[in-house]
Amino acid sequence: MSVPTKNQKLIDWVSEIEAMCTPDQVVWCDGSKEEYDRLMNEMVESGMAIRLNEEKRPNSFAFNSDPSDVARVEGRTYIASVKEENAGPTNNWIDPVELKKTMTKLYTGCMKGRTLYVIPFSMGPIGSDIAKIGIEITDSPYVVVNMHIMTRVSNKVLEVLGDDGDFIPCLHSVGKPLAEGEKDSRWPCAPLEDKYIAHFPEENLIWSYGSGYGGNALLGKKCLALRIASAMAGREGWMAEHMLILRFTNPEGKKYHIAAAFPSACGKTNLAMLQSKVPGWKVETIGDDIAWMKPGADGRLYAINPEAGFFGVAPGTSQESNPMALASLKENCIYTNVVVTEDKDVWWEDMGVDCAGGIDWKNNPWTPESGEKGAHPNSRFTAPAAQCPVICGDWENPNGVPIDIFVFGGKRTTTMPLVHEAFDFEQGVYMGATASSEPTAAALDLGNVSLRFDPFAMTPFIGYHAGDYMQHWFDMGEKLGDKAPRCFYVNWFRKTDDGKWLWPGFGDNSRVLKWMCDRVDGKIDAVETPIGLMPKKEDFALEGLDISDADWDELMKVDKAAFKATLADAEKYLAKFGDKLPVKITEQLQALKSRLG
Ligand code: O2Y
Ligand code: MN
Repeated sequence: MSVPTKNQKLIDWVSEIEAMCTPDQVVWCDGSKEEYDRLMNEMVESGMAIRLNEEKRPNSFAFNSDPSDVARVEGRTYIASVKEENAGPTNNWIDPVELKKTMTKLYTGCMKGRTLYVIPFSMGPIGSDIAKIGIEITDSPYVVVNMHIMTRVSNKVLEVLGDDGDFIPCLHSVGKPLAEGEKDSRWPCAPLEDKYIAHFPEENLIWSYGSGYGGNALLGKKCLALRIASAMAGREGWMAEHMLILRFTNPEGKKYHIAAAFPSACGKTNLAMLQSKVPGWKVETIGDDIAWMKPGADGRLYAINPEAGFFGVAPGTSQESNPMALASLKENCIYTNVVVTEDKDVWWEDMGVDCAGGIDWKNNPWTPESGEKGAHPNSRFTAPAAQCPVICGDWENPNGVPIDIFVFGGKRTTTMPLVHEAFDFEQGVYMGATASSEPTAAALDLGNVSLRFDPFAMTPFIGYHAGDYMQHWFDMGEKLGDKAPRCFYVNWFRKTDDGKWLWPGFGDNSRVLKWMCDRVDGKIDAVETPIGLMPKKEDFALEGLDISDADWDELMKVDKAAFKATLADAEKYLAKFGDKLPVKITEQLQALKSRLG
């Protein structure tokens, strides 16, 4: 096959990896439909993929992973910075020289019996000055087809790269060489102790070995667009965040752009595609997981979604929770670890429809009576973002959209009110830095009763020291000045003492977004409390919702004693950043303490 580039750095890198991994052949991917169809046909033929019912799920396929390879492996994810102190307390650190030695041994001969695919991809619209070019080398055809959907794979990327352009090298292998005549397994991968998801932030380099699943293998997503990009953004003065981006438009046509950071299982994809309950207001989706943001010529912060698809959690996605996500799945999708029904449709728990049975994610016959889940709780759909019925016309605008509002949040059944606004950007940074959720039942069993802090929902994705990352947020605030987005903190998950939800969530969250927009416009004032600015009930769009005054008061209550306990947990958590903890975080913490009295 001829090499479709004259970029010497790229040609040399591919030759070097070919010599190390010794694949049977090298294929340069072009992102075409022909390539996608050919690889899918080959995987159906080999038994790795199941072609779904053409009438119900046109051009869609299902895969089942190895039961040991079902999610990101944080324990095997490394930041290999030259100095340990630059990885910080939220990352696993290994010396890069040692790690390269270990991984080179694993990579040597690892693609024997396989094809090495070279995937040129763009994170962000090709040619946008916020976009970045990556090249993934992989021996997994499953990765190639997923990258087709999740990123922009195309020969145009090589054109933009030119003869001397720069790219982020992303090396991936499933870590399962084939001996002469050996039959491949349905989902090849390596045992946990040989899995490595490695990042070399000073070199903008990613090496992943041993897993074929999601964030471990589709290297454009968490590895490039968050871990490597956050380190680049910190050095270069922009932001790479674990945030959805949406446009909220009022009845007069005024557009507000909102970027929101929530930890997993807090409904990020649902909010990104929300169906507004506020008459005349509508939501359009720009991204559901990652935002890259850069100050524009006018001094405002402009955001792009670097991805081209959704890699969403299937269980719980239903007509009720997220009709727009379901509609995005109408064709051209990939499903991983769901139930494949007898008529070759897909099903998962809490899909809101009945299922007579089929083949479960472990490839066994399954019925609802089996007593086990049919779909893995982390089963996924891969869907082209362009298929979302509420995708925003500007989702591929190379200049991005100007962000008006940042929203942070976590999952608290007590204490944290439905919404409060920061007094200023610096307090907003403190809110993001101390975003927290209640521990899961499993953690409670371990006797760990304190809160789980997840700064900016970025804990597993900050590619450098989290203290420096927090400082970067303050620096961006200073650079943006009075053009910085307004900051809010939300908690959709408050419960009554007898365990009932106080807030309906889902589409009704649009009411909270409207209050934020009215605040940004200066249309309404707010109640000043020790924790921030809070809504008056009469200013909130509650039409059609039966919220009693007592429930409203409970939703908005600021329980000073409970907040002081949260503050003590926060202080303990922040202590682990040592002298890298920004002074401004300490100042905010002290100010909050004194306001709480
Ligand atoms: O388990 C995986 O590999 C996927 S993780 C993921 C996928 C899409 C969006 N967000 C996430 C996440 O872990 O934040
Ligand atoms: Mn995510």
